Amino acid sequence: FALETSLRRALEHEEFVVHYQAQIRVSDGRPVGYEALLRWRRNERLVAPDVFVPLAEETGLIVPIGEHVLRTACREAAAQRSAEPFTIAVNLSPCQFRQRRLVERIAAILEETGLDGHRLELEITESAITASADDAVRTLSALKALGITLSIDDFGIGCSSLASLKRLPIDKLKIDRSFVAGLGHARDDQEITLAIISMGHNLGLQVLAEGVETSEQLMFLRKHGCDLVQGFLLAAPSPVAEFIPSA
Ligand code: G
Ligand code: G
Ligand code: MN
Ligand code: NA
Repeated sequence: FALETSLRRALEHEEFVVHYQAQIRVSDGRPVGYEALLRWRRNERLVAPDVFVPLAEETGLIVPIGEHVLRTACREAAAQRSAEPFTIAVNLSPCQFRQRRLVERIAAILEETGLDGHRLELEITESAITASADDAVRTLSALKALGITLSIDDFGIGCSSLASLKRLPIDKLKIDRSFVAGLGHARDDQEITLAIISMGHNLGLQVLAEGVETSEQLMFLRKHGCDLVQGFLLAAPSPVAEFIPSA
């Protein structure tokens, strides 16, 4: 399969690069974290992950690719010299999440890069945790013990039960951007967003809205107490050199 071969070669030739998108605190407009987003630099062009991540998942190649993203993100965040340390959020695919010895591998990467676990955040999707809730609780608890922040990505479009949410030691919900898109005009998206913010806060979780593209969406989120926002309105994903204050 041609794409699979290209993916293997891309890994060997270090064609995978990591871009970063700011996560902004609504109360003061400051960036408090950055999400690491994988890109494939292929013949001078950047290929978006939705083109190749599904195949990388199927073939298991997402495990070494994901580890590359994690190591790069931790290394680049550890090199930061600014006064206010930011967190770095890395996406974990379901396949990585179920990997045996995941916790040991992550601990080793923190050790190797010198990044404090409190500065790392892992984003998992609902589909990663529905398979076996007991295993998920064990894995997540071990990650928390390393100081890592845990968030549920694309929240609201998966099929996690609210009961499993209660049992999992997570810190943050990321409202899926399909709901954010309707803020300001679509009644149902607004009601779902309000419900997620309110439920998240009642469970003691932080709530981040992703895919914020308009000031109307931002105003709605600010008015209703959403903690953090991420999206093209605030900042597009960019290569590391463009955002890390180095002095
Ligand atoms: O960056 P972009 O919007 O093109 O990302 C598209 C999808 O790819 C998103 O669902 C995002 O979560 C996913 N993605 C981006 N980077 C990574 C990564 O490093 N690992 C995994 N598993 N998924 C990623
Ligand atoms: O699923 P995940 O949240 O990890 O996906 C993040 C993806 O969303 C990234 O690929 C990023 O490029 C993309 N993205 C970031 N901001 C926006 C935005 O404001 N609008 C849209 N449509 N996509 C965005
Ligand atoms: Mn994400
Ligand atoms: Na998302």
